[in-house]
Amino acid sequence: MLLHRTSIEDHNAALLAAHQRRLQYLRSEVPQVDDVLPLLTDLQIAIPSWALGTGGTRFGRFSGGGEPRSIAEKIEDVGLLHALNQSSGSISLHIPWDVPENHASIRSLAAQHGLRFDAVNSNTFQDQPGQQHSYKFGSLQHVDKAVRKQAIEHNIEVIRQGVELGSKALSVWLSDGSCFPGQLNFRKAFQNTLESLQEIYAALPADWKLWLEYKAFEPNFYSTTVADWGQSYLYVSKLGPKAFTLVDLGHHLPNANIEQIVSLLLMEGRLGGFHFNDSKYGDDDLTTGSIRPYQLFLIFNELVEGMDARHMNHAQDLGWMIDASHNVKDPLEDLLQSVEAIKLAYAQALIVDRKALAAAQANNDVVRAQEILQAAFRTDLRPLLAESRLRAGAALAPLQLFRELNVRQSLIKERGTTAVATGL
Ligand code: AOS
Ligand code: ZN
Ligand code: ZN
Ligand code: ZN
Repeated sequence: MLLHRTSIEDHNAALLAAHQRRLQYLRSEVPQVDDVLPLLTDLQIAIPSWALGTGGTRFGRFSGGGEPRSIAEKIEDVGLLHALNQSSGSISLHIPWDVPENHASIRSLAAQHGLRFDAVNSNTFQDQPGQQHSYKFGSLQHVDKAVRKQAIEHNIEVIRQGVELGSKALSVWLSDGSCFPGQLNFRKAFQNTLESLQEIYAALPADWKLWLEYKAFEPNFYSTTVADWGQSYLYVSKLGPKAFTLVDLGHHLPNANIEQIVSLLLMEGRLGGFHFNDSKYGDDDLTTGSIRPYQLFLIFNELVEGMDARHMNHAQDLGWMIDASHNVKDPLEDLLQSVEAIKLAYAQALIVDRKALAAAQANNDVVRAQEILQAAFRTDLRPLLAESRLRAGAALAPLQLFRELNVRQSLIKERGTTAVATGL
């Protein structure tokens, strides 16, 4: 299904007067609000191919219908999101869940939708049909060199695929670890993993990055070989300047101070990027900003401060990606909500009065510091986001337009209701 320009124009025309009223009020309250607009427009959030279908849990999966059946249809779905919000300008593929066969035609289809290919993801947490060695006891950490070699070769193949598509990063998440005490020699597992990563790193093109994601638990429930940011940091600092830590918001032990982790990784030049989502209990993969929006804002507050301190380009120097799974929501609606939440937190962080905050910190004025942060967090910047969309040619209210146009019903008509297997 293609979204017609006129649909967006008609929708915007109908909402314009109310939008301008709200924006005018915001401008009177927050004078610097217009300075933030170009930065907001520039920030693009990558959509993972595996989040376009219904996820489910190990207890069941309730398919929603109209899900993409091929890479081409996945690109079309992200194209739809991007047409609606002009903020989802790239797609992240997962190999071999996605098998790009004709790279040239996939590239040109993506270009037609104004999309590029974000990081490519490898998969050594599942056995694939016809695979020689099993990953039951790990991949890059495995006690058997032949298994490690197979996993290394897979990662190198993913890099090759990514090069064909124009990706610039390899994203590695390992399920490697152990389920019971005594199962694993931690030191050997670390060293095997490091050696394996070194071989993969050696295959990276000069302008590529390697992102190493950490996760405290699941599917292994006693130890994980890249379990936390310290361990990921240890690996990437041993690998070299093209290796970075990737922070998935759902991968921490309860109540971890993620904003502090982000701040320090950024300070050390080792923050690669994000998998945005939200969680209450574990790796819940819920809609970003649906449970702890204040935490999301605090993370962006550290990001803006830290990136500016290092003179980084906000839009280009880090990987901004969603990693989500949907049990009960329409995946596309959920992704629109997540992108909105991420950009809202970013906008709020951009309007923090940094000078005043620095002064409050220097004076140990704890109350004032809190007031400054919360003043930004509690300012309703939704009209600003809408304005940035309007200027970019997107919809003032993407979710509303998605429903008005019956997008899901059209997709079901086009593709049917058959369930499509997706990942985690
Ligand atoms: C797994 O928990 C990690 O978050 C991965 O980043 C991701 O979910 C996986 O690669 C796709 O299922
Ligand atoms: Zn993730
Ligand atoms: Zn995860
Ligand atoms: Zn997750």
